[in-house]
Amino acid sequence: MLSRVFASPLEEPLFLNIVELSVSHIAPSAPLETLPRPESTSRTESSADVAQTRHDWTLAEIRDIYLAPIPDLIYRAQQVHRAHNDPNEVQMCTLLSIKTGACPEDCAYCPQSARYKTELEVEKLLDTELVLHAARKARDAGSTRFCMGAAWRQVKDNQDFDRVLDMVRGVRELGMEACATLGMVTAEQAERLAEAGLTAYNHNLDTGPEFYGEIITTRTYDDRLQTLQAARKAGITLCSGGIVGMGESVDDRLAMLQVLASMDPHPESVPINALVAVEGTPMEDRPPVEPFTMVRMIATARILMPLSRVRLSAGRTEMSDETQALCFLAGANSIFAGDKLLTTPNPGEDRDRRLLDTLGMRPMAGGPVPAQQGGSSSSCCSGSCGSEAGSSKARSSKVESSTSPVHGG
Ligand code: SAM
Ligand code: DTB
Ligand code: SF4
Repeated sequence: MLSRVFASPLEEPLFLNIVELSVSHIAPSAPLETLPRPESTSRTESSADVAQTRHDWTLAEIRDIYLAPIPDLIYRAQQVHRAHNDPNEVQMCTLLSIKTGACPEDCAYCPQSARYKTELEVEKLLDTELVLHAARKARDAGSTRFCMGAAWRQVKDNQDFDRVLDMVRGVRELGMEACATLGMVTAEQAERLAEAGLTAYNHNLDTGPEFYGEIITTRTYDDRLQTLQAARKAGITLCSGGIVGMGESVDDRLAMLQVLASMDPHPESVPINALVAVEGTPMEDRPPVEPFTMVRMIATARILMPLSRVRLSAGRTEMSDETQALCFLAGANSIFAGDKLLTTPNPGEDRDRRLLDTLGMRPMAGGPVPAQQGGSSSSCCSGSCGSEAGSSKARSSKVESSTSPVHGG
């Protein structure tokens, strides 16, 4: 990998990670966003008011939340967080790239696109045994969710898909939540994943509808929403979020959160990734994400989606312990564990154990996924049947299929 050239010595990270791919970093010295601040409101609203689950947030309301003074923002996020979640717990998830690289899509951030020259080693679909070995290792190290990622545009009805279904069954047999991110899926494919026991489907919106076309041209925002709808209809919980630091405006970020929060029910998991600027991708020169941008995004996601697991996802390797602690205070309650994300580095077990110990926080125990109730939803039982993804099967869902935010602001 090539080392980066820093504009000033102050931008230089404390430690550069020598890894197989060049990555971005979070520089504490990057300038703060200077946008007009709304009036402080937190002191006048009760916990009950702020902790309500809503699906009709306007962009103006979301902007006021995001731009609030940090003490007000974190206070409000804590009120919401504590009303629904144990603030000292973090869900540990492990990622594995089960099929790497050579993807036909043109996602500008992604080292796995065949269109960009990155130092990535292409790998065909891994053997089921190997995947389940990795899952067992992850479980023994404290992860309760295992997420399998494939660099596919879409799932194809072939033997590879049958093997992924076996992997899902195997992960569930280990007592873990199984998550998959395989690109677009049809309703029938989502049904098959649900039957295999898939807990969650990850499909990110990545950014707001207006900026989306600058990042990806090979599939539309609507395609993404349709995949989410197919997964939801099949009774699979949703994991959907996006990336910060791709050159989007604050409103683009917030429009993405607005679309997510307009879904009824909300996605059960909302990953917030800081761009990992990989050399060879069109995003290689993007400046690092400012730490308080991550804090604001996480706090805003927490406030808009009180029951969801808000996942502090890509970008932690370059974050200080203090920034991560602020993200937890802002309501993040899930992270990816282990020393690798899909293809880029992640802090690793030792550093995370030390961090959680220092903060007096603990990994979340495994157990049923708290599937959220939709507006007109009903579950098969009150949880006594033991079914997790299955229990949401009877729910109707309202994932809007539209390229504009559902509620304007
Ligand atoms: N091919 C599938 C898809 O696009 O849905 C699954 C894999 S894809 C790598 C999963 C998600 O990882 C993307 O939607 C994006 O949000 C995130 N991601 C990929 N590359 C990233 C990067 N360089 N920095 C931050 N997040 C990234
Ligand atoms: C998500 O939102 N982030 C994860 C997971 N979902 C699949 C992926 C991050 C990938 C970062 C770049 C890489 O390692 O290739
Ligand atoms: Fe392919 Fe997914 Fe990467 Fe896009 S994000 S290039 S679809 S692997």
